[in-house]
Amino acid sequence: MNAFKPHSSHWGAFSGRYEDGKLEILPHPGDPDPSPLLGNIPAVAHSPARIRRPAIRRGWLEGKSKLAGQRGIDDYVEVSWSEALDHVAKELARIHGDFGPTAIFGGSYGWSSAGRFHHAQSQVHRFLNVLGGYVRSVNTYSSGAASVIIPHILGPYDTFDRKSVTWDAIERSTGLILAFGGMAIKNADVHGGGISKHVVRQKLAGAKARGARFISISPLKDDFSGDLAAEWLPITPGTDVALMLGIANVLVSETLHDRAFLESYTVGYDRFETYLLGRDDGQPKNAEWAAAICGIDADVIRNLARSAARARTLITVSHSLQRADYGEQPVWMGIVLAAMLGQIGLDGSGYSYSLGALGNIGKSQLAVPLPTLGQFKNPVADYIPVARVADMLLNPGDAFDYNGHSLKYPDIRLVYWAGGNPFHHHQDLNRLRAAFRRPETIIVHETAWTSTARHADIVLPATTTLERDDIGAADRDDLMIAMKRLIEPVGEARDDYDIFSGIAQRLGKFDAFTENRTSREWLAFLFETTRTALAAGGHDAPDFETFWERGELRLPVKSDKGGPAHAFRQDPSTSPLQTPSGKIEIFSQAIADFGYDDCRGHPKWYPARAETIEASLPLHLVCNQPHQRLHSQLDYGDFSRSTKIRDREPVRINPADARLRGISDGDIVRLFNSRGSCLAAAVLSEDIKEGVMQLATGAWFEPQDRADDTAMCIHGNPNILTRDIGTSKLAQGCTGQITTVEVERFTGELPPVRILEAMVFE
Ligand SMILES: Nc1nc2c(c(=O)[nH]1)N[C@H]1C(S)=C(S)[C@@H](COP(=O)(O)OP(=O)(O)OC[C@H]3O[C@@H](n4cnc5c(=O)[nH]c(N)nc54)[C@H](O)[C@@H]3O)O[C@H]1N2
Ligand SMILES: Nc1nc2c(c(=O)[nH]1)N[C@H]1C(S)=C(S)[C@@H](COP(=O)(O)OP(=O)(O)OC[C@H]3O[C@@H](n4cnc5c(=O)[nH]c(N)nc54)[C@H](O)[C@@H]3O)O[C@H]1N2
Ligand SMILES: [Mo]
Repeated sequence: MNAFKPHSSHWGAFSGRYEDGKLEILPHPGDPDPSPLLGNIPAVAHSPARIRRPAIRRGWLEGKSKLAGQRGIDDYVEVSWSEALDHVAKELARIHGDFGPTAIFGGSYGWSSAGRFHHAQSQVHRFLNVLGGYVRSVNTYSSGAASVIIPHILGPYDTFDRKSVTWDAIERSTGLILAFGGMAIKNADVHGGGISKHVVRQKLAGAKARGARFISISPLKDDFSGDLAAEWLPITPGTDVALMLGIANVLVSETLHDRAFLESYTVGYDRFETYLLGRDDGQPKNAEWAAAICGIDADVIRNLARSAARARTLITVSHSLQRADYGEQPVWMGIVLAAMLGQIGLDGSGYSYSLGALGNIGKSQLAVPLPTLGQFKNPVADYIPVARVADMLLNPGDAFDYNGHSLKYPDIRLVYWAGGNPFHHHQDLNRLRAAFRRPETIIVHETAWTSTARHADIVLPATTTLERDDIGAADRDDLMIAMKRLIEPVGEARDDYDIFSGIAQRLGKFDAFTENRTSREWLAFLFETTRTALAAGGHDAPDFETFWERGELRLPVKSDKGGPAHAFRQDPSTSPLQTPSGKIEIFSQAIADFGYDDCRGHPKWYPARAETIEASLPLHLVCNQPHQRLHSQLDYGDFSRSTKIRDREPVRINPADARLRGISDGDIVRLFNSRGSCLAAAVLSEDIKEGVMQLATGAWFEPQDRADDTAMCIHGNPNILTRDIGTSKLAQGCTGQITTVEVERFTGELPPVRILEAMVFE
């Protein structure tokens, strides 16, 4: 009998045993609330969707034209590893020689898998740097707008706003949580790199038992865990800034705002107040004005303001709010509202951006550094904000604005992707297909035949974590896991490290890339960083072999002293913010000086752009994170599949909207707008605001006809419908969270979904 061995994933630590061709998974015994996503893992060992051998797109292999136009249409030819790696090495050398490293895009965005050494992004960046560099991407799809605006307002991203409010403080002290975008428990299932304890439900229940009140502002009722009985204020998507302004206006008109706090800790409030009261444009942003935009009653807005001023209030703003047109504004306005309430820096109150969106935010910081693979320096200066990838491929040489800079899109000839799925994560997939036809060569390492793999020229089969040893650890998680190999590599799959080593060898860079260490030697080498710090701090500091034998290691955390917000509140002169004024910038001169028409010097209400929210299309579509998987990962897993209806992704619709269109529960429906269309299965639910539908991201994109660039996705990927445009000239973040659509019953013959099955080699 095989023993259970420790392992880890972005959605939880676990142990696994492979026996008689079956993988058994047990959640970590120390996890009080393990994630159901663990149910997707066993299929990794046997899914027909796994890539088993290297493959090359026929048109690329035959070299007729560069035949880029056939990308996404052509079939594939399986080849040996040595042939595949020869092609990759030759092509990299050719592009380097002819065009230099600025013609290579290695932005390669994506979550890949847990594990500190075999982390695909670190591997691909290290490899491309060894070759001489690449065009990179900056920021994330998660938080593109917030990560650019917050440094102007509060100082460096993730140093102030997400480190000042802990779950312990919430359990202890918070009176009211005003959660813009909710705080969906399904999102806290996940944390990049791993999560050994899911605590959010338990901590919120503790606060509730003490008498805390939760108000969830969201188009979906279940954006706050149902059993915690949050009060639900259904809001029209994309209108939170209007609601926040309405609340702020009530605070001023009823003198409930904290003028002493604004005076001591902020700059520019007066200029903002001029706008808030409508002294500049004649339009006071009062409760009635807000109600007409956001769909929440003026009386409710007034009561919200009064409750917030009376209670020990915490304002949270979810990632989702800023993944939309002008997404910088709700993040900024949430901070201003919290500043007006004057509770920033008090225990469990003030402001916390994206608390609950990832399971480890709100936990204590680690007191030791984690093992991290060095990536070397990238000598190439060119970069793009990550979600501008299609713009870059389609418009080389064009100028664009970004955070005070005027930049140009580089001319990309080769795209290298490992550990991400742009045909999951990017918007307007028909446009992305066109963009992916532009480069001369696209190389992808994947574990499975995702739609991205099916739009590449050279596809190299990568192992999953189950097939290799690694160190599992993540920020704010106090358990390091010896992730032990549970199964043999599927087919001929190789670790990303081994793939890159093989290419590096062909290019004479083997020593530089590998530093002559085997994978196992790397693990021991990287572990040493943490071990040294543990020893220096007087903590339990086993050597690598002892750690490996034990299977896990408890890491020390820093004590929670209220974080930087508390220190700032104590004394803003000795603990200033790292902003130009040292204070919270309600008005930012730096941003005002950029002169952007879509992000001015203080937060403002901007209605969404007409092409994003089309007036002729009656229904908002919320394209949020799936509860049944992480993004597109393991969509072939049992848990993800169990939620599909007739193999389609479920789309939720309010019964009133369904009735109007003759749609019944379980019907296959077609969603469409000016950009594209997809099939999905209707689920009628009162938990969704009337006028809104919800289709989670992550169903693998499958066009009905590969050769048709306007083809419907028959599986239910919402990114065929979303718009590909930046949040604003400031951040150029992803805006994929909301769009508008019409929906109808699908009465045609239902095409079978094949994307989760084996690749067919013709
Ligand atoms: N419309 C809309 N779109 C969105 C969002 C939204 O809210 N709405 N959310 C956005 C957000 S927040 C994010 S973070 C992105 C997520 O987008 P991604 O991070 O691109 O999504 P994943 O599905 O996690 O893709 C990871 C891929 O890496 C592969 N992989 C896993 N492990 C390994 C490995 O070891 N080696 C290699 N080579 N490959 C591996 C997996 O098979 C998978 O295909 O999506 C964004 N897209
Ligand atoms: N299970 C699971 N958990 C995940 C992920 C996953 O793929 N699966 N992905 C992880 C990642 S990478 C990230 S970045 C985070 C993302 O964290 P978020 O971006 O916050 O997560 P979402 O689920 O996209 O959005 C949260 C909720 O916001 C609501 N919402 C949408 N638009 C609006 C609006 O205009 N106003 C208001 N008030 N509410 C709105 C939606 O109903 C939605 O359910 O989640 C992480 N957690
Ligand atoms: Mo994300």
